[in-house]
Amino acid sequence: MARVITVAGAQMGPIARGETRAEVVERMVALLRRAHERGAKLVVFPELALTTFFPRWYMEDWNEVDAFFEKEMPGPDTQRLFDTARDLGIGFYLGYAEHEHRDGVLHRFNTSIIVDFEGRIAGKYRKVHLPGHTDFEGHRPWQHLEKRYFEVGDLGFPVFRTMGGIMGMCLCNDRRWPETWRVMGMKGVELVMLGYNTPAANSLSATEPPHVRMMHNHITVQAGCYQNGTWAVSVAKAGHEDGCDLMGGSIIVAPSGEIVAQAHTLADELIVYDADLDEGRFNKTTIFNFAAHRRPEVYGIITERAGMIEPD
Ligand code: CDV
Repeated sequence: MARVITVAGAQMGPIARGETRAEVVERMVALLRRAHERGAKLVVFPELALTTFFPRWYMEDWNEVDAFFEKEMPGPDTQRLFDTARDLGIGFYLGYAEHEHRDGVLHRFNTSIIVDFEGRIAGKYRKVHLPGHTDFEGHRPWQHLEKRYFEVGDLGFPVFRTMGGIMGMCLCNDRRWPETWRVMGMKGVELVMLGYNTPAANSLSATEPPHVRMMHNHITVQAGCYQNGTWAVSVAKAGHEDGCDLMGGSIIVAPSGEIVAQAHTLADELIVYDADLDEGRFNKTTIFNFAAHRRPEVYGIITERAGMIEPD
């Protein structure tokens, strides 16, 4: 019997630095209501969905930095999002900057959560593959300081049995790494939710065309889905944000690797699809039957070290 869940990607247009959390949540609530009207049960929002993409600026004042972080989740502004989703019977994925106080030490993570139909946090993920750099780099037209503002995630790539499926998460740059997908694939993931903030141009290469960057955005998600027999909902924060152009191109991808829905604006936009979670079974039991075909005895190098070493 099919296990269909109607999923939605809630792409968001730019969020200006001056926009308040309450204003952003208002936009998200509108997207939730529209998703409900279109029959969606699960809505995916972008990475760092509550603010502008602040790692594009070098900041030395940590009070200024910390203003972009959530001290609690839900908090005073985000409670409305949780309440609306629960009232509509919708689950959601949300990316945000997280403050965690542990043993008297403040930790900062680039985080996402899955919230279930009852408004409970059913799962949390902290971004593992942080791109960019730690210090100001003058040769870049804009900065990408995720390595300055966030610690590497300490939760691995967990999956969660919730809302009728096995759900996984990652964030933006994670989607480019096959290890992200395979680790969740090894845990039987059926639907991966991910949000991203990806500049339309490459800050280190003036010649990389935007259409090639969009191709990279899509093929990494398509390959991850196909090679692990999973659905994915991959959602952008898009458009001209505080002087930087972010690509759109949010997609829903089937376990076959096909794109079944795609955003065509750079604004707040919903994409919706009826995803049969059983559809991944075929890949998982044939070409990508891991137990039958994987050869872990020759994969050791992947976990032994990070970097490439060329032969002499
Ligand atoms: N937010 C991101 O992780 N952005 C990266 C950019 C910097 C390459 C991405 O992979 O889209």
